[in-house]
Amino acid sequence: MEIVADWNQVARFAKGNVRTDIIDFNGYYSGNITLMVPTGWSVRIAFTNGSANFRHSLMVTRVYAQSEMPVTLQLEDAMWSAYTDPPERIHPKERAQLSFVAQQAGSYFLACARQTHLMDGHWIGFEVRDGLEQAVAIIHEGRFVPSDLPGRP
Ligand SMILES: [Cu+2]
Repeated sequence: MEIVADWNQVARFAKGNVRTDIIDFNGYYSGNITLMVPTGWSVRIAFTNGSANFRHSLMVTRVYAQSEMPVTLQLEDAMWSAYTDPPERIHPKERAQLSFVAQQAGSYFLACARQTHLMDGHWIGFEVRDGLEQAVAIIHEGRFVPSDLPGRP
C-alpha cells in the first residue's frame, strides 16, 4: 500500500493554522482509520513524505493510550523492527520502503517517530487479525475533527 505523510498539509495551512497540530497519513490522523491485514501477510508500504517542510517517518508500534504516549518514539518501540530508516526523519518529498511480516495478531499503530508527532495525532490504527481474507480499511467517522474532512487520495 501507499502511505503519504502530511497529505493534507496544504489544506491545513489554508485554514489559518487551525489544524497544524494534526498531521496526517493519507488524510487520516489520531486513529480515525484502521488498516487491517490477515495474520502472516507480508506487508509492503511505499512511504512518501508529502510535506513541503517537515520531516516525518513511519513505524509499527504497540497501541498507546494518549496519556502514555512517549514524547518521541525510539527504535526499540518498533514492532518487528518495522520502521522507515533512519527512524526519525524521512525528508520532505522523499520516499522510503517499509516491508515486514504481520507475524502476530493484535492491535498496533502506524505512527510517525518524529519528535512529538505521535502525541500530536500523527498515527493511524493497524490491526493484524486471524481469519481475514483480505486487507480492509475501516474509517471511524465519529473520530474526525468536524472542521477537518478526511483526505481520500
Ligand atoms: Cu510526523
